[in-house]
Amino acid sequence: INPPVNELYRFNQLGFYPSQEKIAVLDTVVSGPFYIKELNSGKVVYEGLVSQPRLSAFSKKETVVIPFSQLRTIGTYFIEIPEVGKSLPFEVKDSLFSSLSKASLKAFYLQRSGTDIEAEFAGKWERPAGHPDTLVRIHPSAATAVRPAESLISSPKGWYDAGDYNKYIVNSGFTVGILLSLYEDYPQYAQSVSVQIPESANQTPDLLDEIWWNLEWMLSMQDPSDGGVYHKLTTPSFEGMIKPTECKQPRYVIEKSVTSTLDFAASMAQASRVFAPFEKDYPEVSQKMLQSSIRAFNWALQHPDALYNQRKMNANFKPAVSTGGYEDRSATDEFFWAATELYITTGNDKYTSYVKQYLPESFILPVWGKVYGLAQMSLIRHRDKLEKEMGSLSDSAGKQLINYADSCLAGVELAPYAAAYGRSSKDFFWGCNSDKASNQGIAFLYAYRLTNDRRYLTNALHSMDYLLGRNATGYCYVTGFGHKSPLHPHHRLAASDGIDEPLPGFLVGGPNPGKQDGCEYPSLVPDEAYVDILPSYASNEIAINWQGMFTYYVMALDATLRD
Ligand code: 9MR
Repeated sequence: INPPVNELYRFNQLGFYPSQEKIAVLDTVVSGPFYIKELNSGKVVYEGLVSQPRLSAFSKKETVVIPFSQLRTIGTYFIEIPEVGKSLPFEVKDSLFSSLSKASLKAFYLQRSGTDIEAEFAGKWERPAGHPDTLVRIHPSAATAVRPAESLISSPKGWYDAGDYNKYIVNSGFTVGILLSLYEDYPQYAQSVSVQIPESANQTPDLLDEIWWNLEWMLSMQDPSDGGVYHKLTTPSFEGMIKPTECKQPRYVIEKSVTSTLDFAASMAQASRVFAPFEKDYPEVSQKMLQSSIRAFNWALQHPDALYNQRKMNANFKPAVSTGGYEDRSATDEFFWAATELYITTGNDKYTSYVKQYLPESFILPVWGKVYGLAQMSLIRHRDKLEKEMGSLSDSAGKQLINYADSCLAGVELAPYAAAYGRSSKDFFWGCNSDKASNQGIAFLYAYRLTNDRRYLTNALHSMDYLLGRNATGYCYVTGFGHKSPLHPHHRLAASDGIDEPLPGFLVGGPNPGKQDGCEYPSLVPDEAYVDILPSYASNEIAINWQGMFTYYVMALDATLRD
């Protein structure tokens, strides 16, 4: 049997766990029976009835759901509905997410700047180093008496931010924060995962080795004379779709900002406690990161209004800069995150007042520009070591998180793609595959850990099913995985390497009816507004913050559900 591609069937293209819920969705309306057949023999192993039609609130499209959770036997199968035909095959298997988990972390290695990417670790995606960043210019906006305009500093390593080759502290701090949280939430799991990177032979988990690659760069972005942290290291404008070794524009560090300095302070405080047991491979870094964090926090207290505004900066300084802004209108969430992490690491009461001052009233999903959620997750995670007031703040953060998760589940039984994510037109915007789908999935996993209520785990899995194929476009949104996945991401490394397949393991931004890239999209219906073409940076780019969230999400599921 060689089933034809039948795009009407939508399901997680990686397959299903034997003991978890199994749902496919048909992207049209039929009624009556469906059959699950074993691929080789064609034998019916399960039959059931499709659901009543389900209506999407915004696209007005209808779907039916194909539930077959009772099928628990490992194997390869397809779905057949007489009037529709056969689906592509899918697997029921253990360790469903283990290779995707590894690939999602390995993606950070492939994203490293300023180093040879070696065949031993990257196979055909090997490449020579570009962007040494050992001679980076001080932009006039960042000039001081000690570091005058156009003088040089060294600021090597780190990860490229996204499809472009620049390095931005706000986004780096966020990414490091969620990856360190993954380590703190699942330490045993993280210690067991090896992804073959140059540091794999040492005694530190690969996850932390990979994070260190970026932390080391971040440390060089702090001005040693005052503790402030440059907003970004960038070329004046985006490079073309060229290889790192072909890039010729000068690289600058741009003015210090309060948000970059606080994201730095928060992630360094967290890294300081996480790296403390790994002195052997990382001597003295834990203390150094804590000192850097404290100095950064103090700088931010003295410059609370130093919000980065690229337009204003360009009005005052040359050369003009047009790369990613990572601008913000408020730093209260960054203050909250930094104070929380500093309190957890040091126990110093000095930070409690800032935590209280900036306390949010509900759980807020973490994204690069709103980082409350990272602090709320840390408060929940460290409940046992928090005392008095901070302990009760942790308890209320837990309650807020559960309230948030419950609010996402209202009416989920009628979801057209059988997932909490994807039911509202507001679920689709620049980077939504991460900034909504993945971070909401993580919130479900937190609710599950707090309550042990399996509904939350099941819904975390359903939103992952959505990202991996059970959705309105039928894409599995991770490069190199699934039968229909992005082939032309907006990713300079992938576009310039002369290799047909994109670098694997990267989550793309996802459907975005805003289509700020001006590309032609096949549809502007919110959940269909996605186009797999190189220029579509608003729907088809990759980025470290999105990747960090996704890595947390898939690894946490892998940790929870592996045998
Ligand atoms: O992820 C960012 C998204 O939330 C914003 O809406 C968008 C426009 O400002 O920018 C995204 O970040 C981009 C950054 O500015 C530059 N590198 C690529 C990032 C992903 O598209």
